[in-house]
Amino acid sequence: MTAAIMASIQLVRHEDYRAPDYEIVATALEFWLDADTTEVLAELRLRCRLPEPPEYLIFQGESLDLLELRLDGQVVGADRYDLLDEGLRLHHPPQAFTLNSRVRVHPATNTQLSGLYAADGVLLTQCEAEGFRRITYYLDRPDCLAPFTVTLHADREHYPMLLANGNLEATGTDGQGGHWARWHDPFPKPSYLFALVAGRFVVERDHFTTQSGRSVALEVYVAERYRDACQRALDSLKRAMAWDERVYGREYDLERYMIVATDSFNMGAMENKGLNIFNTKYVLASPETATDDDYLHVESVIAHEYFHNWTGNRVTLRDWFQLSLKEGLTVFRDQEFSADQNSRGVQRIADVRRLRAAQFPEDAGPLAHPVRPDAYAEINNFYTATVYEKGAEIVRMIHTTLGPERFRAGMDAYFSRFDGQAVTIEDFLSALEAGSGCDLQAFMRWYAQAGTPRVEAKWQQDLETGSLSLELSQRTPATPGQADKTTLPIPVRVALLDRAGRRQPLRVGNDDLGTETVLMLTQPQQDWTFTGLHEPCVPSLFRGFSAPIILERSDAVLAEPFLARHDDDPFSRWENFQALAIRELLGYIAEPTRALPSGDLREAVAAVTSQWPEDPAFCAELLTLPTEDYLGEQMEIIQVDAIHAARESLRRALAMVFGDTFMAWYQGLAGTYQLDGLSMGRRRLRQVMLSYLLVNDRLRWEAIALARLQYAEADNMSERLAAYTLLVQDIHHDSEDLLMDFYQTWRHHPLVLDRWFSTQLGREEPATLHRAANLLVHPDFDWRVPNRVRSVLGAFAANPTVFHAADGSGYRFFGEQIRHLDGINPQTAARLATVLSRWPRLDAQRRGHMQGVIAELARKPALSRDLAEVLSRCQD
Ligand code: 0A1
Ligand code: ZN
Repeated sequence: MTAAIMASIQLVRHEDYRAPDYEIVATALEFWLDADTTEVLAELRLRCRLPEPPEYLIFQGESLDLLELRLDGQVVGADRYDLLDEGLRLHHPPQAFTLNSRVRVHPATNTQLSGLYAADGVLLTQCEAEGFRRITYYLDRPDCLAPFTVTLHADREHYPMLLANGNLEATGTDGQGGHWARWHDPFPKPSYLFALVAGRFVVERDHFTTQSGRSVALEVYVAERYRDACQRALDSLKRAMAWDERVYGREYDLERYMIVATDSFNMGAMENKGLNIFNTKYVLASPETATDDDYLHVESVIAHEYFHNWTGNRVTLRDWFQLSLKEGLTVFRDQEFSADQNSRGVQRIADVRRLRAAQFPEDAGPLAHPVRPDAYAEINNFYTATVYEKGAEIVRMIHTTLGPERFRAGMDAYFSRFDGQAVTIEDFLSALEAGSGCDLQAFMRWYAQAGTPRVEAKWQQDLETGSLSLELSQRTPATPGQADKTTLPIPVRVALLDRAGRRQPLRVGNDDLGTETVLMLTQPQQDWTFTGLHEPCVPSLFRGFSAPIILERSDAVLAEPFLARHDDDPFSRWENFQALAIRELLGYIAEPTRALPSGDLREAVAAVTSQWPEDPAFCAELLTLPTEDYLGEQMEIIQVDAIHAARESLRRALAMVFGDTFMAWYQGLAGTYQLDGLSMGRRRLRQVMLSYLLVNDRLRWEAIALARLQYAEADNMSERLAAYTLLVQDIHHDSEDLLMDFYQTWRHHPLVLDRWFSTQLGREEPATLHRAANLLVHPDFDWRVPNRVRSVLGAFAANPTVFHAADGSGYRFFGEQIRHLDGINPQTAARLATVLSRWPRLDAQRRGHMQGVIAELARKPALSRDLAEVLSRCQD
């Protein structure tokens, strides 16, 4: 089966990279925009980069109706070119020439949302990775940079605003209700950064004065009804602009920065030069419709896209294998920005949670791939947690290794060497080396090697001699196609804590290392001896999660309870707290008669609850049990039902022991709605309290009444949705009235309505399958809108017990929907289908069912390249 699917897919290989034969000196585009049929006239000035022109030149093109082709003004005869599946092959191209093509495209029927498409009366584009070829014939590759001039013509009534990259040069009328606008982007860019938007919007404006004193117009374009929900985006943008100047010395370069929001978007947002296009989910925020997490996401995605202006746009990619060069680096930058805006410790915990929830399983299963993959069939399948999140961890490790000053010097060298160029990860490391004066070559291995390393830690202290020896060893398990693994450079941030949790001076040989240092584990096994330690100590290891590894410590049973209470590094303390809970849960699964909670966890929770939560966001993290998925990751074979039962039992047990405190905190943490970090933290902790109270037999009825009251009376979506979700997902509670009320109140607000769809699919009971089927035929369900599709299929696949029903019904239902979606939006279908890679860790019965669904899907006629690649890799 694998062979059959793969035979039909061609792989693009990193080793086959060849520089383009031609450069595009200038690109001029003219569009006559219309939802049914848009005409695109392209004028490309090309120059051969070789001494002799090649025999032919291929311009990529897909789903284009070619109307006319001219070379240096002359119509090109049919014998001079061929139309191929992948584009247009021009024979005997001259050394330098101008190519004019006129094509037609059909935005209204473009349900893939790649290229030029129509959504809610607006015309807009998505060109990353290879969507530009669905707009015109082009050298659609990131190492072909050109300045663009773009003229847009459209009916003024339907499309009063005409936007493209760069600066607005001129506008005019076309007669008979038409108008036009011409934009010029002076910064040479690859085609994936091209964008246009035409439609009716309201614009929320602001401005930013750069460090050199230039004024930049900031504009957020949204549908009229979203007018009041743009402030967060504008504020975040200004803060991101100031941060990039302060931390990296980077200034914005155009006269204006535009953000357009759409409900119909495959991903989160897109960094097109000067004209970002955003999923509404990451732009809009008002207290009535957005949760605190939404506010945080808007801030980080706005910043992420802004930071791309330097890491991605000004310095771009040589080829798609280098994707993490822009994505890993930009995620690192946005994480650091968010850490500076909010609580650094809580931010790090959230980032690591995300890494472990998405990237660790990817790295441990059939879809494992290096941060820089070696081959792909469809590049859209490689916008993965590995490329993004693990890529960010590599940059973070380099930052940790160099320290902030040398890292900054390295980044300065990167920008000054490569501004305006399309480069590789090797170029990045060599610039960092030049700027910092440090050898970083070993980090290339992190980019090339898949799999999550395991680090084993052993230590011993001799109180008499005062020496503590620490032994660390590393190994990375095999991954598909990579049986043999090499040794990686692993920065280990350490401290030694005495019985009272105080950091001790670190002395190795004659070196005084302060009370916290970074050790570099570069060998399979290494030892360090610290001296001058006459009081018993415990090592705190991988503080701040200084490397994306799995730590196995031989002293876990003793160290974790201590560190869960005393570690002064917030990440490390949380990590050890989680470890206690995991140990407790796995122990219970092995022996379900055990009493819960055991002494260690109980004492750790008691230590937290013994005093009023000064840092409520952090307390909320401590008191949130690991997810069922994460628990599954700790097992060779995931015991779906046992995990669910154990986690519920522990929640109940903790609720029973600490119920009174939880109630007091729930009451005491109430406050007026504000958007600062402390208020958000209070709300988060209150929600955790409420979730426990609902499973406390004694307090349950009171808790239900409180939750209902909170739902009814909250003046913000954070508290309303928190109560709503808990009640709707409580399978022992009848919440049909709430479902109805929520629907009636929010049916006209797509982002909130998405929540109505997704929340009910979190109910862990068999009837949820039926519910999901009904939602797919609900009048508000729309297969063409990815957010809505994800709110049903994504939420369904995230339901641990219903998706994984032992009889395979969840997988079969899911497979049928993926099959349907593939015909509409292959990119989203393929992305959702990646959950089918979990089968190797399931029990035999479930594994058989899931494999059956993969095989069935693989037989689908006209399978997209996107889905075919995912399925074939899932089968490996
Ligand atoms: N570059 C964007 C994400 C993005 C990637 C692919 C897309 O279409 C296939 C769209 C957006 C980012 O990192 O924000
Ligand atoms: Zn990005």
